[in-house]
Amino acid sequence: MKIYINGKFYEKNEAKISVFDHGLLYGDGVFEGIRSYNRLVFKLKEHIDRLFESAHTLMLKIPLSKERLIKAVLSTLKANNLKDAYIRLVVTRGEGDLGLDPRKCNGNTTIIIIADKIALYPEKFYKQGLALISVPTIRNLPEALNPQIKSLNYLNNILAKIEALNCGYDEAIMLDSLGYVAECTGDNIFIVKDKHLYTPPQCMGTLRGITRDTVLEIARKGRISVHEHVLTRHELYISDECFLTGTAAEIVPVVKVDGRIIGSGKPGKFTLGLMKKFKDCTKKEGVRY
Ligand code: PXG
Repeated sequence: MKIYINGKFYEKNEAKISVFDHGLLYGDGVFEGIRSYNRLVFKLKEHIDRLFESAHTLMLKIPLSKERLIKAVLSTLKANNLKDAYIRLVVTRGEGDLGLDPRKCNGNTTIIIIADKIALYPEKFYKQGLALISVPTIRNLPEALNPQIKSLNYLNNILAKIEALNCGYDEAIMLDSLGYVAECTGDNIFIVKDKHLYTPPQCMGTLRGITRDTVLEIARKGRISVHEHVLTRHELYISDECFLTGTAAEIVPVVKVDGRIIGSGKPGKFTLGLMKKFKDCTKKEGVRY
């Protein structure tokens, strides 16, 4: 495996960064998880744009232009000769001292690109559906650490994941401070009710997921009524269908929430249709390498 660090490729066991890197010491950095399908990188521009937006708010200067960063992603994929890959793009504040002052990092940002395979959930969940549990840890308040910033600090999500796993569930539903549904630990959430599609609005402490946007686009094109609307747990329980979206997970059906069976208890027709349309998109769209 070839890993890109600051313009050079390293083998996996040689790919190392400093213990003084503020990405490690403070989670001071940003990242993206991107996928390629049959040598086409899906929504690459959208991922790069979101990376730059996250960095902008953190006042983290990415030393490459968007065009050069895209080239770096494509050359990492070529170097690894992977047809289908998961690309982790990480930009940290770089090496500093043991204080959190970002000025001590001298603008020496570290850029890391790893391309590998990924399966977020076992294959059986795509056929049988996933069971979710809502957990006590609420999603970060936008006024504190905005979930729109895809930063290297994922402890909020990891705590929620631990709570779900402790209860014997594979995925958690995270609520916001008012008790409305925000998202899962690494996925956005949707429900279907009476042929309408609903997902929480991005201002409710959810990441504006690129897969979420793709699903909304597919639904709108198919003349399905879509609503970015606050959702309570009750609305999840009484939904006809429920599913999660994310680059790593793609679209995964949900059949149980907090012990309540959703719809027929099997992946719904609507969800299965969207999964197929999403797959078609990933076959056609993307930047070739
Ligand atoms: N919510 C959160 C909190 C996420 O981290 C999504 C939603 C879905 O967004 P996209 O743009 O991917 O549709 C994410 C996505 C990883 C990894 O380990 C990254 C995510 C999710 C799961 C794993 O690279 N981010």
